[in-house]
Amino acid sequence: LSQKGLVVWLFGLSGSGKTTISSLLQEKLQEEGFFVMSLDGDVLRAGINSDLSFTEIDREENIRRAAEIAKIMLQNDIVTICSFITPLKKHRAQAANIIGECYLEVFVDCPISVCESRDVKGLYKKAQSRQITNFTGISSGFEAPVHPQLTIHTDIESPEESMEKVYRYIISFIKA
Ligand code: GGZ
Repeated sequence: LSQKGLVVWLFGLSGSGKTTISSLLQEKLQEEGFFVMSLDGDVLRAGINSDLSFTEIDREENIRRAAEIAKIMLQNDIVTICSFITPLKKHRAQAANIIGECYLEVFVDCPISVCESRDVKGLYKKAQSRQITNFTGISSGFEAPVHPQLTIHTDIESPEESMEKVYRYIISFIKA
């Protein structure tokens, strides 16, 4: 299988399902013979980016580092799935600029009310009671894209359906 590198950038609110879709997609791509690497906001922030907070400027730096890592992976012909909130247009533009033409962007769309009701980690509750500051969607902004390349709707699609949509999009990109 001859394959070139590719960066799939999943963005959306905390609790929108980025990590879930990323795991399913990684599994699927690996079954199909791709070399896949996954970069997740949570994981990077626990290690390489542990010096960064959630201010706008630190999010920018978080995304810059992630995009630079993804770019190196790209140069090594690896498919990299990035899962970061990437809240602002300028954050997405930054990632796109660093990575270049092999950058695919996927909006993981889910109403904040659904993310809040899932509240897997109890972060929304803490954000509401101001125990966490700068929380995306509560006390920090999220700019929904106007013309997203691809949108998945995790509130109405099953994780498998959403993953399949992204997978088909990747394949159509590779074949084009
Ligand atoms: C947003 C926060 C915050 C604040 C902690 N705002 O759902 P999670 O828990 O597992 O994923 C979120 C993760 C977001 O990190 P990113 O690197 O993806 O963000 S960004 O792209 O904006 O740099 C959430 C957790 O960190 N978390 N505090 N204040 N999310």
